[in-house]
Amino acid sequence: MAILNILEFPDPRLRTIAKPVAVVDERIRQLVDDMFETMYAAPGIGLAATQVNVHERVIVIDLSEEHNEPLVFINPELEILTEELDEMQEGCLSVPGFYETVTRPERVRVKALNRDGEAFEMICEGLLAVCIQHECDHLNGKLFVDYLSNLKRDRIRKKLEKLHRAQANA
Ligand code: QAP
Ligand code: CO
Repeated sequence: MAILNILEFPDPRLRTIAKPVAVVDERIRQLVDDMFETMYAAPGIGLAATQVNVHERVIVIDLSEEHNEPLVFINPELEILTEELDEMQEGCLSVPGFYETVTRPERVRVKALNRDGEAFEMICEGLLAVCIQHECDHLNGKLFVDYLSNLKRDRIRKKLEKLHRAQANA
């Protein structure tokens, strides 16, 4: 297992559209294991392969405090089930230190493959609905800051650019 480097906004590689996984094999299972280790170490509750610079459609999520409810979504497809919207404070391991309110559909169905390559589906509500939508956005090159005003997004970009410059010079 390995802890992978997490790309940070405004890294242009976060804008890559991920390709479907053709076969769920040992290579993908290794990626999934490394993504869990990386997410748990952060710590975070969700991570998309895009964030670790692997442009394949793989997501890991674990909302539990004990890190014992791992969820794997390979080639996820979302279907919105309601017109009801929910507001939630979101953050992102690729936008460290910033949290903003985002509005999203409150119920979605996700169809995906598990780590054995078997198809499953799940109806998601609450935090899980927010998280799966946030992570599916990553696979399409989209970030939660894209839902904010240009002013707010630019402020976040400038602060992170400044931080990255300081880190590069340290
Ligand atoms: C996405 O986000 C999410 O800024 C997962 O300094 C977030 O795991 C879905 C994190 C909120 C639904 C609601 C963020 C860790 C983790 C930070 C995360 C940070 C350290 C974010
Ligand atoms: Co994120």
